[in-house]
Amino acid sequence: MKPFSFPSPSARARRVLVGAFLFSPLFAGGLLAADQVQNPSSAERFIRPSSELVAREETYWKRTPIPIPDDIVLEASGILPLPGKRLLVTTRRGEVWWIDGAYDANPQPKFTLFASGLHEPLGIIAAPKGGYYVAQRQELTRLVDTDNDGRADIFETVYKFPVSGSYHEYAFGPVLAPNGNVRVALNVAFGGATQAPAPWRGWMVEITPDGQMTPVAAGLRSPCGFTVTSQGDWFFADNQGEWVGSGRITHVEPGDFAGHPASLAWSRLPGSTVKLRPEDIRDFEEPFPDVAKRMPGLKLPAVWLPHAVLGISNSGIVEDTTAGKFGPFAGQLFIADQGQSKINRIALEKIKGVWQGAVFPFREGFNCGIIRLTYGEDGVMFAGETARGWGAVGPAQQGLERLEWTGKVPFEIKEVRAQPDGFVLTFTEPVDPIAAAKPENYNISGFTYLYHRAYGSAPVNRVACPIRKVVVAPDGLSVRLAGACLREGYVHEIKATGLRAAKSGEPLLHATAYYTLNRFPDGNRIIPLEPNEAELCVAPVPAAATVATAKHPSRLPGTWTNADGDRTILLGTLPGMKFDTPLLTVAAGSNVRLVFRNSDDMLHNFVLCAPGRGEAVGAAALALGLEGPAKSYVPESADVLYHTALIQPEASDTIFFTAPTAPGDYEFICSFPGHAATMKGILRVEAR
Ligand SMILES: [Cu+2]
Repeated sequence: MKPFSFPSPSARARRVLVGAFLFSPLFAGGLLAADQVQNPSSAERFIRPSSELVAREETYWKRTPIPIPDDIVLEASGILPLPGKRLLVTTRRGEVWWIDGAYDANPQPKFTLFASGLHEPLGIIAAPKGGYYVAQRQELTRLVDTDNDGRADIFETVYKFPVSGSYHEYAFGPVLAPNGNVRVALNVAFGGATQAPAPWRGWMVEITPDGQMTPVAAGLRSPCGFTVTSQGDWFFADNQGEWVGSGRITHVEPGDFAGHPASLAWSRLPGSTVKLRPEDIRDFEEPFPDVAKRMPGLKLPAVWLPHAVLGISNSGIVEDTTAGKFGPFAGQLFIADQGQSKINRIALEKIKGVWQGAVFPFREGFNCGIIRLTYGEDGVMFAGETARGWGAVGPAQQGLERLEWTGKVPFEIKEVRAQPDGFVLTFTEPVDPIAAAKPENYNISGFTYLYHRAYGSAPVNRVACPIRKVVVAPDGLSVRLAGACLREGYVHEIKATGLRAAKSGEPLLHATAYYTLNRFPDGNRIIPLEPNEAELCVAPVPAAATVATAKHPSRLPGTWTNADGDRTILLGTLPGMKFDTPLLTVAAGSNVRLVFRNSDDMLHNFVLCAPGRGEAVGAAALALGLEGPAKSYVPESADVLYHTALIQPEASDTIFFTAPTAPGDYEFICSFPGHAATMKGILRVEAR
């Protein structure tokens, strides 16, 4: 964590954003007891997955936690399946374990130590020339067991990564390239004057077996997951943070710049293929696609993952190469999420040379935050888990789980394909044609994210896309939707809530997709362009959550004779989603100046609630979904008395309010999704 500092309120402090860092903000301890939730709502799903949905998902993909001996902290960070149903698993604690028996019906696996003493390895692959590559923070290492006793005896340094010592300088990978080299993705540092204090931070680099390094692409922030597909295309996942409006996956080609400018500090070094320079990037405060349109070299993400809706800290990516053994999604990508302990699914397509596609929810309810996904034998998926540092949904702090397809096919949107005037949705089984033909059973809206220095972005320029025509295919396996207001570069939320499977009558297992439309394809329109589309499709200017209001009283009231009020309270944040002072005391009816300062590395706010209503306000904030960021995650509710804006790391906000006249314990919370369970306190109002 950064040293404590107390910056004065600034313009930066007033920005409103939503965010999470690296594999991110967390849901640590964010579980409500079942009896505390009377009516399961969409809000609850962010805290504790809907047991009804998880039970439905479990019918199709069965989850099996792998028991871990009490004396091993697995924090599985890399998983290599090997012949004979063995696994070789790296841990964030620096060990590598053989695991035998992880495929058994009721696993009681045997753990055997292969190597130890490594520095936070976050992946492992077989080396073509023998042994195994692991990426430690400071180097790519080849581990070899020369005497075949099951224990590594050679630790060969293949290539050293420059590091400055920031806790945020993770090295992700390695991933084997089709040419026999390996690639590693280097996380940027956090805080400080530069986030790339050492060369090649924020880059993906390729390393030959004899240790020659070639920088491939720049602009990565926190690339916890990346992969090369069976077609040879590289994609990396990035986490929301400064310059990164929301989670996303980006296609990587040599010379690409994905958006985080810290890495450009090294773009002049020999070997760099990236032409952009630090001075090319300023704090644009414009939609990312607008900047990308005029800046060659700035790569559009292939798919955006809306923050707090489809994860908060995306991580491992794996292509379904099981040829149907894992279900009906062969060739698609699965992407894990650490904070929300779930897996999403991505179906890509390439239009006019540009990758784009849809992301869908897939499976939640895991025991812990997932950072790695790997396929073992027989189409079995393994998930490596850790909650340390950021917390995660679920009861465990670390783990390894197995996921298998049961052979049943769920009714799902299989993929979404762009059209010149809309989308085609395909399904895993025929849809009931009557329900599918009704435009009111669909809802489409578009939005994007800002490209700026600040941490995360609210969805911006959001407009509804009116649906003008629906055509159901004769075989019921697809539906074409045509509408207005679709925009290139924008994310399109597609809801298909009213559909039923023709045969079973089942609703869709997951009825929402988010399609990133980088390019319209050529082809025939089935509706004409709207003559007034320009007027129809202008987003209303949203009310800024930062302006002073009755409940966000950020201006000194004219009636106060003392600018400090009767009492000034300095309230700060602590790592692990906590306020630094859980109990504040004020006199009833007194004037309070509250200075909320955020020295943590994620976004927080302060929301003062009516007595006993903190949890309800937290749940209502979660239910805001895409609307949340623009409202600083403060719901409209009589239970909210006063609040600050959502505050960036190392910034602050000051509010001026008069304490309630009724004595009592008033709860205050941070209402950012998932924080309220631990980030709360009491404002005790005492009688004068
Ligand atoms: Cu918070």
